Amino acid sequence: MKGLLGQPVPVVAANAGKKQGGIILRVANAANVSVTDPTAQQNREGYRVFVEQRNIVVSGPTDAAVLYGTFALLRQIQTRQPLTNLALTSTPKIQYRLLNHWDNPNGTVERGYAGSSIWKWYELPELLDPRYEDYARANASIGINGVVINNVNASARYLTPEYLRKVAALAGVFRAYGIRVYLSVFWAAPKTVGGLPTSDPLDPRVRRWWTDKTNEIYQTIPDFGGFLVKANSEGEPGPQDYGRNHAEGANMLAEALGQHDGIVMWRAFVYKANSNGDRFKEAYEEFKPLDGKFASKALVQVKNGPIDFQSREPFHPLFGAMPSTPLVLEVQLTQEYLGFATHLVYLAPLIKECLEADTYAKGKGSTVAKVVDGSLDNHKISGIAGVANIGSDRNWTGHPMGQANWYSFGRLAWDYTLSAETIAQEWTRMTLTTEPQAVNTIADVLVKSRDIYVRYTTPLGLHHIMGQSIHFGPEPWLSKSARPDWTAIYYHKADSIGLGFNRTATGSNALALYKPEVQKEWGNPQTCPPDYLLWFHHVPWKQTMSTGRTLWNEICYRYYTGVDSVTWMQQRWEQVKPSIDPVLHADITARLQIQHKEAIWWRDACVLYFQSFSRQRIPAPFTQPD
Ligand code: GCW
Repeated sequence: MKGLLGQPVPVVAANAGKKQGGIILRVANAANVSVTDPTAQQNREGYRVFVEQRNIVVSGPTDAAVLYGTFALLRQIQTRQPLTNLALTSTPKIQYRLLNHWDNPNGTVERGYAGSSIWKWYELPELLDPRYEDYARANASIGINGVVINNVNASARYLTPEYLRKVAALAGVFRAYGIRVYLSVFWAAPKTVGGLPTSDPLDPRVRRWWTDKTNEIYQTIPDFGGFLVKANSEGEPGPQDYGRNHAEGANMLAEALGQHDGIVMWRAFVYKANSNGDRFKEAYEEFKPLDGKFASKALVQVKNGPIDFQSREPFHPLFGAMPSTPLVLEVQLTQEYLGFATHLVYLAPLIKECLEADTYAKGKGSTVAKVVDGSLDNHKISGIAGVANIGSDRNWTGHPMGQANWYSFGRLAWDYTLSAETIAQEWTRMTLTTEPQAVNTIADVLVKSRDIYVRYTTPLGLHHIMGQSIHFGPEPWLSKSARPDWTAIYYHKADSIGLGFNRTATGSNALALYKPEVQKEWGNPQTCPPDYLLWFHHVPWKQTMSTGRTLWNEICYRYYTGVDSVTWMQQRWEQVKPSIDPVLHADITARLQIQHKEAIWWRDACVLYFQSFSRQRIPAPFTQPD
C-alpha cells in the first residue's frame, strides 16, 4: 500500500479504537468449513472482501485465504477499480495450483530461456537470496500454492540429506505465502542414493526405502507437498524396467506417503523409441487401461495435447477417458516451441482453448476444465501445473511479456472462467501502464499474439516441424534423427498429392480415441476446424477449403499474413511508446524486430520447402522470396 499510494500506511494489531477508513484482515469462520466436503480445501482458500462500518474487510477461513483476499484488494487498487461498495468473493476452482520448475542442480534450466536457475544450491541453506521471497510473493499474488522445484528429468541428489536441508530452507521462505514445495523424483534413487540392487516398486526393500525416505522428508519439511514423477519416458528409468506398470509405481509412492498430507503426480508423457504406430496414441494406450488402478493420493499429469506443447494441439484424448483418476493438466509457460524469449506470445488463449474443449465424456459440456477441476467425475482432489518460464534474468522471464504467461497461468488456475482479454488487461495495468488507450492496444496485441505465431510457424494444424534438438526455428525437411518420431517428415507427411497426417480410420485412426461427437466433427475435412485440419487429414494441395482458397493458397496466405501481423504488432507497440517506461519499451521493440526477422525465416523456409511438393506458384499478391 505504501508503494502504491506513496505515503505511509500504519499497521495496528487490532481495531481496538473502532477506527474507520481502514483495512481489516480477518481470519474468520474457520469452523464453518466442512472437512467432508470435497471442495473444502478450496473453500479454505476462498476469500471475501467487503465494506463494513466504513472499513474494508478482507476475510477468509485461513491465513492463506486472507492473503489471497489481500492480493485481490491490491489488484483492485492497482488496476484503479472503485473501492466503494466493494464486494469481492472468490474461491479457487482447482485445488493444487503448481508451478513445475525444470531446474537442475548445476543451475541450468531445461528449456529455460531466462538465464540460469533462481535456486542457488551452492549457497543454500545458509544464504537466502531475497529473490526467493519476491518469487513467493509473486506466486501468492496469483494464487499459486505449490512449486515443484526441480526438473522432471530428476537428479537423485535432491533426496540426499544435504539437499533436503536446502529444499527445507526454500520451503521456510515459501510457507508464509501459502506455498508448499514438491520434488520430482528419480525413479532409480533406491539404487543410486540408497545402495539397493533394485528399484522394483514391488520389492519390499525398495518400498521400505521410499517409506523411510518420505518420513525423513517430512521430518525436514513438515508441510512437504509430495512427488512428481517422469518414469519410462525419454530414457528415464521407471517401474516398467521391472515389468511393473505406471499404477504400481505411483501406488508405491502413495503408500510411502502414508498418513502424510502429500500427493503423487505421475506424468503421462510417454512414447517409445522406434514405435511403428502413431505417437499421438501412445500415452492413451498405456494409461487408459490403468484407469481405476491408481491409489487415492495419486493423480495422473497430462500435457494439454497428445504430442508435446506445440503451438496448437487438439486436447489430449486422455481427458475424458480416465473418469476414475484425477487428471492434472500440464501446460508449458516456458516457450519451448513458441519462440523462446524473443517472440511475444501470450499463452492464456492456448490454455483456455484446452480447458474449454469439449470431451463429450458425459455428453455435451464435458469440458476439459470440468475433468481437471474434478467436477465431472466427483474427484476429491484436482490439480493444474504450469512449466515455469522463470529464471535469474532481472525481469524474471527473459521476454518481459513472458511475465504475462506466468501471471495468466496463476489466474486461470484459480478461475479458468476469466477471459484471456480480462487477464491481459489486468496484467498490463499492473505491469506496464494504466493509460486506457495503451492498455487496450497492448491487451489486443497480447490476445492476438498466439494466433499470429501459429500462422507464421505452423498454420492449419501443422506440427513438430521445428529445428531438431533445440526446438527453435523451422526445419520441416528434417528426415533423419535417432528416432522417426523426432523428425518433421513423420508429422507433416508432405508428398506430391498433399499435406498432413491422416489420423482417420484410413490412417492411424488416432481419432478413434475421442468420443463419437468429437470424431464426427474432426473426422470430416469439411467440418474439421481449419486450425486442426492437418492434425487429422492428408489434404490434397488443390482441395478447396471453407475459405474458398485451395490448401496450397491457404498455406501461403497464412504464412504471409502471419508475417504481416508481426509488423502490425510492431506498429501497435510503437503507438504506445509515450505510455511505457523507455528502457522497457526499447527492449520489447528490439525483441519484436527479432520476432519479425524470424517470422520471415519461418515463412520462407516452410513455403519454399512445401512448394517442392506442391509444385505450384506462390499466389498473388505474395511474392516469391529471394
Ligand atoms: O517437450 C519435451 C522437452 C523435454 C522435456 C520433456 C518432458 C523435461 O523437449 O526437454 O523434458 O518434454 O516434458 O518430459
